[in-house]
Amino acid sequence: PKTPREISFNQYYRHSEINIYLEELAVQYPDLVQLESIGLSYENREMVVIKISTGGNGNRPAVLVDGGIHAREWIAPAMALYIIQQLVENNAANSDLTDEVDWYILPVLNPDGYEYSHTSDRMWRKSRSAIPTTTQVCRGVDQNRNYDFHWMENGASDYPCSEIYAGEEAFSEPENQHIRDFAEAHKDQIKLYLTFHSYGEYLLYPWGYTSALPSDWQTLQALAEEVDDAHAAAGGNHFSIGTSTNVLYAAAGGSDDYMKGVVGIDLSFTVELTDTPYGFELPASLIEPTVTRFFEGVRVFGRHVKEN
Ligand code: ING
Ligand code: ZN
Repeated sequence: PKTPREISFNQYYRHSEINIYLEELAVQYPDLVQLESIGLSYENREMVVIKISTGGNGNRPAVLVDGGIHAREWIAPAMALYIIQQLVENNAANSDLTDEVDWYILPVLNPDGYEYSHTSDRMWRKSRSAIPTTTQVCRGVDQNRNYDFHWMENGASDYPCSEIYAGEEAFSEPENQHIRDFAEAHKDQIKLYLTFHSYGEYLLYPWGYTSALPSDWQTLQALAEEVDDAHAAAGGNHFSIGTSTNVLYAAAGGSDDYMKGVVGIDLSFTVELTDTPYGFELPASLIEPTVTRFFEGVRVFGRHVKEN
């Protein structure tokens, strides 16, 4: 079999390159990797979830990871790719994370927007859908306001030109429908959900729709603190930890709220990675330190799932 292309963490990859890398891993590591196409984006890009599993016939606890729900947050797909690379190509050093836990990773949840941010508008955030029945000039929905849990109740807009436009209805976006269906299909297995964003160094947990705390907030808080300690021990900055509403801002229709509140994945986190002081435009030279440090936090999440 041919060797998978070298992936490096000193450059950002296009969506098609990411998919090719996943396909090559599946060829090279058939006992560890399976791919599942979960559907097409609005502009017909294939959305591929990589399953990393050493066995167990789907009966092991699992972690679901996504990145790239917001187009311009390029470090998020890079983080997802680094987790994939470490768990697959460097499995010998990370076998404790895969011997009892399965991983489902979708590196780019908004492939159309991600590509648009490469080709046309570096600061694009939303999807690229257009409302078919109108002549509305503004395109795209904020996919992190489009989930059907207290949709549009808080911190979201019904104005299509807004950066936080929640969509014509909940789950208007095909990309959101696909990850919803995937999570539902595997909900008995998935114990922890992680969604990567940038920037600002926050470890957020539900709820985003209300300032009220979930009943198990202390579990979420303690786990996030442990993750933060591991990240700091690796040389990273300390993150702000708490619910989205209380430490950042209120926003309903987000993925972490939906995964916890509807799918029933108790441990659900939004990670706002380090981009300081560059904002969204983290130079490629800083990808590697950013992802390697936060991988130490990912280990803590994985170990928690394994031990609980
Ligand atoms: N931040 C998130 C956003 O969607 C967030 C913050 C996360 C709000 C989870 C609510 C729930 O606005 C970025 N950078 O996108
Ligand atoms: Zn974001």
